[in-house]
Amino acid sequence: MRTFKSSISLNFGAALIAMLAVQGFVLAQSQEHSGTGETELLYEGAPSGISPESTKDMVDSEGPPMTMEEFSRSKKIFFERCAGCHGVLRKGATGKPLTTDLTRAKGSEYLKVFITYGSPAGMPNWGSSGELTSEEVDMMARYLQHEPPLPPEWGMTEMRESWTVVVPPEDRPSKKMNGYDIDNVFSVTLRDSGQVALIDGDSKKIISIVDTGYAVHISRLSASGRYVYTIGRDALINQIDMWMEKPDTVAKIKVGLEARSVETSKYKGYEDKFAIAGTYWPPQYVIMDGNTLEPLKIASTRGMTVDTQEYHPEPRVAAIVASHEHPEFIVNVKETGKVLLVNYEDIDNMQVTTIGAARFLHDGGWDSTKRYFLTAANKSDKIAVVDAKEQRLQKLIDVDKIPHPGRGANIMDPEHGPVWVTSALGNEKVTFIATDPVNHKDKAWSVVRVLQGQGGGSLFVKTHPKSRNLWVDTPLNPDEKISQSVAVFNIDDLAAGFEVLPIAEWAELGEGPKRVVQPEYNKAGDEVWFSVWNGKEQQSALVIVDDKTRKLKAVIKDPALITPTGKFNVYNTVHDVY
Ligand code: DHE
Repeated sequence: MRTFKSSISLNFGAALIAMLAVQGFVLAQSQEHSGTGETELLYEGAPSGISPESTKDMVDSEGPPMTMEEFSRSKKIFFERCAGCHGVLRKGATGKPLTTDLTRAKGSEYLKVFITYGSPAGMPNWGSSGELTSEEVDMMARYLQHEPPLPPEWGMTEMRESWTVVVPPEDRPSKKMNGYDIDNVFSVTLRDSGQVALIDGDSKKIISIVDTGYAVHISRLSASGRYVYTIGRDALINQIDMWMEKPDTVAKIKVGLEARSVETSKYKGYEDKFAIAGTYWPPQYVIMDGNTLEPLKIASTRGMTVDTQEYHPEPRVAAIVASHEHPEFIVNVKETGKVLLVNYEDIDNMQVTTIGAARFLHDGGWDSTKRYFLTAANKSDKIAVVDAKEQRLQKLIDVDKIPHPGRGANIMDPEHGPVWVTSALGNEKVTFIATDPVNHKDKAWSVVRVLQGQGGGSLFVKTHPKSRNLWVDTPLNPDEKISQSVAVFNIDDLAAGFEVLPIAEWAELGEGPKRVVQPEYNKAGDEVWFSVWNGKEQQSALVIVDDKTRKLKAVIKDPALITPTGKFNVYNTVHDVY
């Protein structure tokens, strides 16, 4: 994994800041936050799933001279390193907009300085860190003054062409053909091998390794727990049948060029009926037959932003959850800051309720009653609360820098009653939001407690209704001691602070970044599983901790476990237990 030197070189810093200020760039963050940029880059800077070759090139007469060969090299660099933060169409997200009206006004010399030295707001120092040569910096500065190449659209024709039913429903088993307790199986993302490992939670043995999309992102389950759906960053969905003797893919479809989210219908009467996937590119979502992945209805998310009400051509679909209150999917649209309630009762006359929240919506989860969906608007530093029953925005709550809840954690706070918890990428705070408008009306939807965790760079928190522990990971913290361990709080004595468990050390892996990421419980709620996420060529592991004693219970090591990250226990994922 790359590491970046401080965002701005010290001897050059003052002069550059003056120059940028003169030229009108707003340096949004002070030097004290420069570490945040590195953390965000680690997180958001993954290569785009879109192949640069698939895009249309447009070297136009307005931009500075460049050859087609230079354009094509620049495009590759942009898709691999810049698109995650600036967007494919460069309209800006975590990174600033880089549309030609802005870049041409700044000019090549200015852009070269910016690309070389970065900025305290988080832009990496691509040139001075040696990541890009000065010739590449010069080329990128010119490239940014040409219109962005347009990746192709992906409509019904492309989806249907990519759709394969490997085992038709009539040829699938009519009953479970294996002896596993499917409820306690974990689907584990093997990020860099483009696979998932299905692991039996009882024996801790690998059941099968299934090939999936590129850098597969998450797994979600059908309401019955029979089917696992995975989505790759390349927008390939695999539907895996857990009833087969050796669970394997029964259907596949590519729903776009780049994606992160997949979910299934869970409302009473619609169990296992529909699946939905959201894509980063093209900006859209598609509803599919839950049994075969046949694409049924595609809807675009292009439209106006919630605040300035300007058109955005690339509003990416982030988290999707299935409502328990109505036959609806709840779809987070990142760049427009809107939450869509997509009703799947009659998809030919599809009703969509649009809720204005805040930019840029990312991930989130349910409160303990599964009526309220709490979701991070990470660049606004807010948590949006959606009332799924009344189908409206309940509240926008201010929190500290870059909340990142995953699906969050629901606990009974000894003082404040039911709360939902998030940690953050940008600071060490663990924030508790009261979620009970009935018995704790005065506190509901406000921040009632903030704990100090180990540090920033946290991605996920986790607990279980049967546990008295709250786990907080910190995989993106720049300090190895922090990224390789986990903090655990006692819910009954939150003021006592946290205990640190050296998870990576317990795995005994040798060299590598060994980031400890995403706690996940087993079905019984008495074990917590952690991924020790090492480099692709290094050994990784899963570490299992006894929840009550907080002692090491097991380590799963296998050459096939390449870069494990997310883990999804079947029962907990079906029932939204967290
Ligand atoms: Fe994720 C969830 C997007 C980087 C591990 N990630 C999500 C979701 C989104 C998202 C939209 C919510 C899906 C849902 O609930 O429907 N993630 C992104 C990105 O855009 C980003 C920042 C950059 C990228 O290029 O992908 C990104 N994510 C990462 C990682 O680097 C992580 C740590 C390792 C990996 O596997 O890539 C990572 N993301 C996860 C995990 C979840 C997730 C484990 C599900 C958590 C859960 O408990 O539900």
